[in-house]
Amino acid sequence: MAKEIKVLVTGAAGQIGYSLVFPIANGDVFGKDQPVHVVLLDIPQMIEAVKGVVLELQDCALPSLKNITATSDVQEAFTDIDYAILVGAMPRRQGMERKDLLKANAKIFEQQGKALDTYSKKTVKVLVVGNPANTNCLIAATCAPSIPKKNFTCLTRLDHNRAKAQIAGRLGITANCVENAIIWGNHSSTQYPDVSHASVKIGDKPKQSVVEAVKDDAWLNGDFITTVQKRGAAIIEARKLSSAMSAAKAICDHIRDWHFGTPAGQWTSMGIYSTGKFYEIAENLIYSMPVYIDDQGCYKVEDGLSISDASRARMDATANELLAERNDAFTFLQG
Ligand code: NAX
Repeated sequence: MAKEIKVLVTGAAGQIGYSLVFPIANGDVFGKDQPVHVVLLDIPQMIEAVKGVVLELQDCALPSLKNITATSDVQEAFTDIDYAILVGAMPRRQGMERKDLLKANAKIFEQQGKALDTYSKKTVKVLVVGNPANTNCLIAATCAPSIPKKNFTCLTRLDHNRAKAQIAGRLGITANCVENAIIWGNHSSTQYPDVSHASVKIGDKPKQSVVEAVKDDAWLNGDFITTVQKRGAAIIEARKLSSAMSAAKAICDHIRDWHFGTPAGQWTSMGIYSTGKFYEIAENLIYSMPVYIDDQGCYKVEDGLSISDASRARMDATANELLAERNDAFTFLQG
């Protein structure tokens, strides 16, 4: 039997954590024959609730679940892990300014970056979900200098999936018929959902571009973009809770692709460390881009896409927001 994979989920008592641990333990991410050791971290006040999640996981009687650890101890949680899925974060409370949220979470991701650096394998792959995800990810990467920057990513797969679903709904097809959407930039309302390079397969027809199939540029450049950008807020408005089921599904998609690779000819969107070499995006930001992933789990940016003036403006706007977030976050950390 394969050696077990040790996967940390932080914020395990939260609503995403509850939807996420089952598919991981069930082999839906790393394969049915791959034993997993699931490590669940939350703050001390939530540890009883995490213990309840453990009881339920045990009761699922899953063949690929080898071991479970529930802890509020950061050292225990981060030791020797292969994957870190950092979901736990301070939620935005009523009356809280965006800057207060950034400040509270900067401290959490500074501590967790240091823990990754000190206790985790140097090959650990890190996915940051807790918001503001891109900037939290940059903080963790900065605080873990012994781990390659390419091992740090943030979640924009939920936005990517939302973009595919919007196109599929418009064309009356299923989302798996839509390929090569892109989310550029920040996981925030400035993100740029771009389907100008995307294609669709409708029934027996040859593959065609989304632009050709939809035949409505006004919608593609207008309501399509704003619907994806504001989807998180629409879910909170309707559910009075933020997205959890779809977030957990997107986390599984992200990690599965990072582990096994993307399907031939298809890229996905991930927030990755910008080296300054791609699409004129500044260095030292976590910026979502189209990436191919090989079967060894190494990603490569699709760097040959033509960028229109309209796309350029949107890509720069979201980069500028990330630069401002970076500035604020590191000012707090130094203060
Ligand atoms: P919940 O408030 O339900 O759960 C968060 C959990 O994190 C709580 O159990 C809390 O005790 C724990 N926590 C807080 N500080 C911690 C720390 N220092 N160490 C470990 N655990 C800690 O939030 P949930 O709905 O699960 O969302 C979690 C995060 O994901 C939020 O920041 C949310 O904004 C973010 N999201 C990010 C998305 C993305 O696409 N990047 C989409 C979904 C989601 O909105």
